[in-house]
Amino acid sequence: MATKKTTTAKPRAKATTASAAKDREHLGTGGELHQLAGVDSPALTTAHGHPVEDDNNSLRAGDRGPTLLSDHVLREKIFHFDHERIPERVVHARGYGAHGVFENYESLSDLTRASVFATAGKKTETFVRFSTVAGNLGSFDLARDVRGFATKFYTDEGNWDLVGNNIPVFFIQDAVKFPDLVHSVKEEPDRGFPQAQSAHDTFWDFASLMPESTHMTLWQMSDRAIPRSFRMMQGFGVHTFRFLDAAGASTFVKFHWTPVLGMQSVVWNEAVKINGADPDFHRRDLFDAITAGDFPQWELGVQVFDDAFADEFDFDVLDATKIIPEELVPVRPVGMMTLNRVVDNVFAEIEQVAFMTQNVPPGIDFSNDPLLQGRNFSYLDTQLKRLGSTNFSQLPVNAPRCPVAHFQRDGHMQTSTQPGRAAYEPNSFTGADRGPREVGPEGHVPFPAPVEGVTRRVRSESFADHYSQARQFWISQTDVEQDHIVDAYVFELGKCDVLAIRQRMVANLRNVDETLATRIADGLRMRLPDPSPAAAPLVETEPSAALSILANAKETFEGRKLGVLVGDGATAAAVSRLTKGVEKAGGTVDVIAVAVGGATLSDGSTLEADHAVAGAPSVLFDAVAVVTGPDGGSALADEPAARDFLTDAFTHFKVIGLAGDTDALVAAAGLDGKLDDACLPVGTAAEGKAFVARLAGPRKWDRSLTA
Ligand code: HDE
Repeated sequence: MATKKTTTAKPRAKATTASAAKDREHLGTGGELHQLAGVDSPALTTAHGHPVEDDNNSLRAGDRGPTLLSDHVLREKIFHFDHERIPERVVHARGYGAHGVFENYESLSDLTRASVFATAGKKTETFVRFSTVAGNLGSFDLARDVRGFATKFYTDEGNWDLVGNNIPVFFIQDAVKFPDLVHSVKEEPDRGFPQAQSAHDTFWDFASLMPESTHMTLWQMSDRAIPRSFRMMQGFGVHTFRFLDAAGASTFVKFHWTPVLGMQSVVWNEAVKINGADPDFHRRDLFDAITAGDFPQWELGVQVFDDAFADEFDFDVLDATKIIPEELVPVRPVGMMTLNRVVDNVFAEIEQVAFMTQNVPPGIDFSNDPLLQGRNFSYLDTQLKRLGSTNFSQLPVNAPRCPVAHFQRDGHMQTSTQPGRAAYEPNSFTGADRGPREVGPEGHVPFPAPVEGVTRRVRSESFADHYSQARQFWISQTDVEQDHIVDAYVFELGKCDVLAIRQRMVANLRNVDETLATRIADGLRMRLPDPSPAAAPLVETEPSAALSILANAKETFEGRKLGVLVGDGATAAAVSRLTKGVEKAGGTVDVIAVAVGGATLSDGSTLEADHAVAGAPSVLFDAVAVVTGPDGGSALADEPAARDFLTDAFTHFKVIGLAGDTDALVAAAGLDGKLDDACLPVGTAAEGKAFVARLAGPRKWDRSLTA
């Protein structure tokens, strides 16, 4: 069979090509198992540098005799292997990261003396780690979950760790409840499941007993919790922080990251299937984009406000279950972060990166948010536990890029050789000057906030309203998004075995919105319970457009992916036109065929595929096209994975392109007579162009899915 490649260029995705090239760099040419004298690759050595005679056979007495304990090469290798794992993070275990740079737009010296914001155009290196919260290290990327968005800025006055999430509020108000929250969402201790999901009794038991979590559960049940890509989600510092200027004057500040590619999420049924088809969907997406040179960007914005605003605001700015609506305090863009380098080693960088909220440079300080205050002593403990030594700040990914000067000495895994006779301060041996060294106001001076009141365990009354902002979130969503929220609550509560938990949660939600609660109760076929008593009366809020993903959707296909299922007899021109059009629009194209070897085109040539359709369901793509020839259509119709490819794309409201004889496949996919105006022909040049233009638009949200 002819397996010649077409000359009309195989429309490979850029990302695939770039990551494959990176792979090749490391592969070398050797395939020989044994170390051979004279080959180019360096001889293997032990960790102590001794050349190893033979890395494939252990030392044994006699060819078929016992292995000898004196084989220190074997012992060292296995010893290292046995110790290769460190404790995974207790939360945010599964994550992925990359290096980047932050560029500041203009001097913010009127607000803060932080050097990262000092001058226009100032560049600061960054490292970002995105994560899910509840799942273990080996869980899947598309769990319904909050995403961590942690950024380390290597500023020239020390590291600034902005350890945020993709949702601007949190479940709890006080750090003392954090272990309870996390224990409730993690796998249940008597059975070890379910992992990486909140859809079980213990989570909803806790949430329903802690009304302060209601607002966050609305965000969590929204499509925010199933993002299409790390590159397409927002990030938030969540807490109120302080900016301090050179004179020490304070302004409150909240931090926002906005993705340049726009926000986008997948639908739940799609998320479930992505987890099976590609559990690494988000990490692969980030890796592929960066290695292809499509560097993702986020704009950093700040909401700044003073004490007067804080005093007048309907909610407490120290309460992390509340936002400050952008209509009240607009987000001021201050700079752009670009992620431009993947890691060289996942363990060394992504696993060993140690974020700590207490890492703030001069000019940035904390508010009294009780959640933030609690975090500030938690993160140091966790790093010692995970990384095993107080010297974790010396690991390359954690080490400040600015000079460090202190007299902390020794400890496990001390990697720097600290010279000098004195390891104390003041001393007369280091530096030109003797005696204590103080930088004074140039150093990190905490805001001198007055403290008053008596010591007691208390939650401020100003934190009591748990429902008004939840309601604001709900009324700010489009109809489609409201449907998704209802479906998500119905799904999650439906996974709770204990009826009382479902009832209690719906009783709480009646305080948010009657329609929301009624729709959920209907979905669960449950009698509507009485509303639970609310701790504070509802405050009236206005819808905020900023809270909706769809209301802010960006008209673009940039960073998105088209999957083209190619059947035998397709014309090369139809496929390559789509590829060129999509690439011009900033997207990528993957070619899919029944077998990975490819499809035979109308001119007899073979178009090699990126994937066999059984391994590339349409959930992996933002939109799909089927391009086939006169005979290819029925062959595709006979292939179950090809049928699912089309059915799922349709059910997930995706834009679909069709060229050639696709009738048999459409019928086999159960879509006879159902195709709508988002199912477009792509056979001719004009059709291909119109299709590519349509890709920039939204999914076909009003598609009818009834039988
Ligand atoms: Fe965290 N959190 N957290 N957290 N958190 C951790 O630190 C903790 C909270 C967040 O990619 C841990 O290094 C407490 C809010 C992110 O490495 C741990 C409290 C927000 C990451 C920890 C909170 C976050 C973490 C686990 C309540 C959003 C991942 C491993 C007081 C603003 C960082 C680690 C990474 C990680 C404690 C609440 C975000 C155990 C005690 C609120 C993005 O120290």
